[in-house]
Amino acid sequence: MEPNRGTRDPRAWFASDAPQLSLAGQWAFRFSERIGASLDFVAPTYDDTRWDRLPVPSHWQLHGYGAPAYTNVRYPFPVEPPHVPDENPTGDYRRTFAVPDEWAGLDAILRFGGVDSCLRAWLNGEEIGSAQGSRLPSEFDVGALLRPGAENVLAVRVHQWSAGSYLEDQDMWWLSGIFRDVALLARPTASLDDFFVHTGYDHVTGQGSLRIEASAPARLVVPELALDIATGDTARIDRVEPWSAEVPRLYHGTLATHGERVPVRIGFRTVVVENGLLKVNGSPILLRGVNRHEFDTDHGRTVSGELMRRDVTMMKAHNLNAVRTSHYPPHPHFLDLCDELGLYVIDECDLETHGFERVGWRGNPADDPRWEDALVDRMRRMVERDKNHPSIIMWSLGNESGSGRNLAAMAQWTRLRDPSRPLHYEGDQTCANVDVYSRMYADHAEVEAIGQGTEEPLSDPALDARRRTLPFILCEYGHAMGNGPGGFSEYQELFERYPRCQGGFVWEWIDHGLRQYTPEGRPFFAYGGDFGEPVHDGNFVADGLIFPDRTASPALLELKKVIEPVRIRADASTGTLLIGNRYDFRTLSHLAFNWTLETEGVPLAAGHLDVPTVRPGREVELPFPQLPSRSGESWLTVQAVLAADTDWAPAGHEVAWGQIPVSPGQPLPPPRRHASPVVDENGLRLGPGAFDPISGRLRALGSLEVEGPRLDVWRAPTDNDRGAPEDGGGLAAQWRDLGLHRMRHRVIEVLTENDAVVVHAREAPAGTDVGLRTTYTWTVADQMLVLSLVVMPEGTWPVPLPRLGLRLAVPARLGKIEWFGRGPGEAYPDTRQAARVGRFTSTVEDLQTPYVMPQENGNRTEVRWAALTDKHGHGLRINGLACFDFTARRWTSETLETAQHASDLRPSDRIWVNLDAAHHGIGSAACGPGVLPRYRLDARPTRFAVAFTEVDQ
Ligand code: IPT
Repeated sequence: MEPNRGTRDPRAWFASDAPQLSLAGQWAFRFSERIGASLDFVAPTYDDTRWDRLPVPSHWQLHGYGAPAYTNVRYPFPVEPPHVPDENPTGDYRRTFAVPDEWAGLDAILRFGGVDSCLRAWLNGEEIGSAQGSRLPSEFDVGALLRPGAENVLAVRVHQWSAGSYLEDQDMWWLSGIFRDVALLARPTASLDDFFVHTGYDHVTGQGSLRIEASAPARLVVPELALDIATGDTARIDRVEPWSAEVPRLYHGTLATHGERVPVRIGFRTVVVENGLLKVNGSPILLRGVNRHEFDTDHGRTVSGELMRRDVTMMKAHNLNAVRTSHYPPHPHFLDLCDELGLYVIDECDLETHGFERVGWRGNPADDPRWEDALVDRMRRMVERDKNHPSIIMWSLGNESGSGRNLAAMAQWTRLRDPSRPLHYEGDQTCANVDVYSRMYADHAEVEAIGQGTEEPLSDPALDARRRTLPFILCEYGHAMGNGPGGFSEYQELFERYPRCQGGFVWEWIDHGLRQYTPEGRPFFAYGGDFGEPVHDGNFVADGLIFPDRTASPALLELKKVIEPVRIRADASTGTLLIGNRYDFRTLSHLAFNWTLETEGVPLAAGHLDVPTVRPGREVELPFPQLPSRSGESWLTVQAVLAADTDWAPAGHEVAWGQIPVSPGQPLPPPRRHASPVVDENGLRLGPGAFDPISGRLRALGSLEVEGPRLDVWRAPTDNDRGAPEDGGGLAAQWRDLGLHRMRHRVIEVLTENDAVVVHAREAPAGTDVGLRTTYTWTVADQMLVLSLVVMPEGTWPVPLPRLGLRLAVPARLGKIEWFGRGPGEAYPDTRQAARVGRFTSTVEDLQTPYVMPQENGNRTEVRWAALTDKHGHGLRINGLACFDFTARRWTSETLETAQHASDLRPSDRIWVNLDAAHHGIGSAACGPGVLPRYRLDARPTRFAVAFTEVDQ
């Protein structure tokens, strides 16, 4: 349980002009499956020429040694703390390096940025110490051992498992090795060991305060502020510009001793919890946050600076303003980027003991005094390393570690060391040690109760009374696994309605799918179980807003829209536009407002809006722009875009938008020509439609072969349909149990009437008496073949339907898609905020959303019409008599359901099209609440009509 031996006291991580040497590169590497390999390699004379070579930093499992393994809560080893099995994969590392002559006589520090899970190191044959704490730095004094001008030999032994592993049960891949940089830092005489920048901002006077506490006398110079102060002095600066995530103003200074010069970035800001609210610079803030694990699909938790920047840039571009570093301190460069580009950070300690839950929390290190040093050590190493980042507004003690005295000790140490930041920890609902009330996955009703202050009381009245005075955040919500989550906008409404609810952090940023290749070389993203792990949690590791390749999932686009900092709407009663500012600090002067008028999705006019100053939290009213006359369904789209380039997006980047219907669509004109059914030796025909006379199914439309539409209620269950692992399969299991995935069809009769073909049928699952009575009425109106479907449920339906509509198949060549409706992306009843009304083009391939685990996806909603055509423009057009939901794919829902990875899906010889009257919502039941009642699709009498036309464009 002893966390480390021989390490230096934790301190700030900073840049400097003192010499340093990166030890990244190819190291000699020897892998053993278990403990017991000889320690002979630590001798400088040892010959490692026969060893393999492994890059540092990296994880050895991603270079063919051992294998990645994924578990969420369970420890993949027996729970007998602090012991671990002898099957303990071990990596021995060696490298030689030269140190410049100028280093002679200097102190030097060997710094490991992150080693999973423990290390023991020898320099030039001498043992220098050992350390645990995978995502925390470990530093050793090595000046006396270095041989400037000669060859130096560093030998390191790393074990996959250690006592520290009990503290690192985060929901992620178990990946080992030296995965962050290793560096040698020369420490000239009179250099700085550590310093702490204390800043404040007084929002009443506009004054900033600055004081530097340092390990050695030093001066701080900030030219922009004409400031030159000694350590220990407090400077007060009038009219500074404060730092916030919205305007991340940094002042650049230099901290200098006789021995070195250190660049310091100063952000003036004050964070307090006051009157039950979390405030930055005097204003309550609304956290639009996300949980971020460090992840790269090819390199695991070894993440390049470029990818870190991409993450922060993408977060900013999607209107996020906060990140929780779940569940360990990230590489410090990520925090530099948060300072620079503007994100509020909850910096979380490298601590999770979740697996003890499965043994009734017996032996939980959070409450066993023998582990106190190890836990406090982790907190110290995080706080000391990261204390100078203005972006960090809260410290978090860790995640899912139950409750106990060692958490209290961590909190106590932190309060003394840094009283300037509130503390967070969700795992102990008494909130005894923290300053904010935090929950994960609370449903909307509970959040509302907390917002109203009517939450369930704690059993201890004193603690309960205290908790009622705390601001509330959801440290995790909106589980972004697979398709979904649904319900973002309803959470956002609560955050905006109740001051106590200060927002939350979506779970999570990225799918941790590891890129792999099938034997034929097709790429796919692997999840738990794909590496033969005996104990694993499947695709629960793929629950991010971005895919493993860092492309945005529909959920990220949905979230961007829901949390947009500008609300654009119309007041129908006064005929005005309303522009609301939902920033906490800034006006809208950095934005330009454009409008476009579209009829049937075709642009008709466009212009620019002059928006006066709107203060945060306020709304202004503007007259509508002058619109030209038009006929046909028309929408006015108003966009707020960046007026100038920023560090995270170029000018013109869309921040927010609103759409206002300005003219309704016209109903289809009454048909001029009807047709009567014809029955002859060729079968049954009605206008352009050819039918099978026995089943009544459409076989062709003009020259187009079709497999005619039939009722369909099935969708390939989403992760949210399948529910949480402990839910026994969730709603999807109930659907299958009822047999909705294997409906049986019975044609009752096929009638030819004067101007119609009418098919009466019943569709139902085997083994039950519930069913759906259907009437398909086919008529002709001009060249359109119109299908009107009436569905009448029979019996008592115990579950909602997955979907309700029609499925048909068309020739594979009709792969070009155009539609007028909501788009461009996928949308379901409770995930449709980001979809705007317009005319869109795509291909069947591009309509698919590549969820890591294949499942229902790609639905386009509120479609007025859609056309599927071949490359010559020949094909099928579908007009809805009312709006419909539309999907098209090259495989059936059944094939989609059986696929385990996207690479399993191969095009069939047809395109399968679903035209739905409705879909069941998506919800967040994979972890969290299910579908809200208003998005349930109950079996009820339904009427639905579409018209088919063969087109040649
Ligand atoms: C919660 C964890 O904090 C998080 O790490 C992740 O595992 C998430 O669940 C699900 O993906 S804990 C859960 C028991 C609510």
